[in-house]
Amino acid sequence: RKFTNVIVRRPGKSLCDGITSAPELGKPIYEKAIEQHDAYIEALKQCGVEVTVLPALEEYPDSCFVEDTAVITRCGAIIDNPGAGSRNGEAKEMEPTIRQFFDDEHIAHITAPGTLEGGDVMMVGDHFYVGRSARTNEEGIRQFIEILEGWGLSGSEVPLEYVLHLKTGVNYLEDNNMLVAGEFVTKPEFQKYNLIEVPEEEAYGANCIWVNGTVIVPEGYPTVLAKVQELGYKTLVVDTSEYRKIDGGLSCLSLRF
Ligand code: CIR
Repeated sequence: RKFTNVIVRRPGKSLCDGITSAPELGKPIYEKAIEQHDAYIEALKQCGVEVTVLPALEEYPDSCFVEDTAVITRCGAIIDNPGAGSRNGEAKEMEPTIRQFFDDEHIAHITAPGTLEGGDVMMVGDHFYVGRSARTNEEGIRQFIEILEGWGLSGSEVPLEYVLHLKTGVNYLEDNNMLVAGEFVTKPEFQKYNLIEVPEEEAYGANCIWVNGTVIVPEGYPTVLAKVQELGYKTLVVDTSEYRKIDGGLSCLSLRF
């Protein structure tokens, strides 16, 4: 597999009003978030992808987390219907950019009452695991799997108990390797993979991304970094501390295809 394109969106000053489950971490600092975003884009470019950088959308505090607005497969793009009320309009804002890469018959939509956020979708080859979460509902998953099957792909539901999104706690690194934290360590559907267990105190570090043979790892998670390097991957480290304050991980900040 090779990714050629990545879409990101600059954070706006409204980032400090993003949805968070951890107010005790404080509010993101805009200037720092911008610097971290610059470094994130640089890391992606080093992995050999073309990066499309969209302008900030101040009216949507969480809009830099573009991963939640769409799921892009090798057969077509699915525009999501984000379950978080304040984020729902972000998908419409993303659609024109996706239309630059895909024509009509390769674009599908998740529609109400179905909801789905891309952070709940993990691609493993031509199979897509979908987390059923506070953001992604049963009807959204039903529509999603129906679209996938129409394209010759497949999907299956993974019930979530504790995390915001599926990829908050599990990420596929290709080559059968899967990073797992917390509730995902014991999920039966993942036992066939080579599971790399992330210790509880480094759980946030489970959200790494594989981009063309390189794994981008968040800064500050030494056990995760060592384990990924032991697998033989080239690694790049990027600081995402400002995004973490509002539950954002590395993967949420881009759409990779
Ligand atoms: C939210 O709660 O929607 C944002 N503050 C964080 C979104 C993170 N996205 C992701 O995990 N895919």
